[in-house]
Amino acid sequence: MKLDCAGKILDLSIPRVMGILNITPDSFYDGGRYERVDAALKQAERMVLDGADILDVGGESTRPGAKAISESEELDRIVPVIEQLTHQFDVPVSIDTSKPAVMRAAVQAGAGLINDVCALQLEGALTTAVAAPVPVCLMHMQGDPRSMQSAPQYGDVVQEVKRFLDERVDACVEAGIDRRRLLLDPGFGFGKTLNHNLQLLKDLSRFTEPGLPLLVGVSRKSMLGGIIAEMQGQEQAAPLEQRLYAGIGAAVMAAMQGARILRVHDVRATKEALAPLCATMMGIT
Ligand code: 9MG
Repeated sequence: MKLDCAGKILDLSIPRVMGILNITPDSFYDGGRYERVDAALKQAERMVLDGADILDVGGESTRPGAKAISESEELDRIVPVIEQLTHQFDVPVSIDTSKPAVMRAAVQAGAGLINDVCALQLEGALTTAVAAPVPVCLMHMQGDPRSMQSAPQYGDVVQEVKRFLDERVDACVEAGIDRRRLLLDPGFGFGKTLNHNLQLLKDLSRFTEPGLPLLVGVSRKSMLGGIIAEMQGQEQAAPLEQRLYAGIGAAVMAAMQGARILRVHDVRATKEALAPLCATMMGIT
């Protein structure tokens, strides 16, 4: 299981850590702090030193209720950062976007993977991905980031998310994308209640059935705040700063069910938590 990310190889024989680099003033965790390119590079350097296997650069926040930004603003934010990152670091760089023009510019600037929370459903995204010689992560979302958390509904969430991803894989293959370029992601927190997220986490291994690499992002998400509150009998969801350990627990759970990329803010902690699993998978004695 090796992904060719624009010439940089990501070996997925063990779970890998994707460091989140948000170049957004309104990002839910580190937003506002890394707006300038040099600040972004410093943050990237820290994540690489901490063991990040890939960096995911995003210019537009996808957190619930986040404000949409224009294409030109997104390009302004991400292109200079991706150019520098791809020159300075050996790890692949991924672009977190749903806009075709941003995908094209990012790949031109050196990005080696497209991470699309809209699973290439925006007009022009599929044809852009066909032409871009990089892997693509297809994520499930019910609704859109502006409205997705207002009463999401499913009959059987696992079955419906699986069916959606199967259909998107079929659409991609039909459009001309090699299956081996695709990754899948059930989209934790994207149009899902706490209960939906827990059902997905419990049955995550089912998403490996298509034989494509599974990417999972739970880091710092509100579902963790809800889980902690539920388990500790508290009324209020645990705040961001208290979600680290639950996030690591969920990441390890995901990896043990076959997830091969964990998208996280806390690279070092996640890397170390995954080390026992990775060591056993590598047969280290
Ligand atoms: C951009 N982004 C935010 N959360 C994410 C998740 O869970 N998966 C992927 N692929 N991207 C995400």
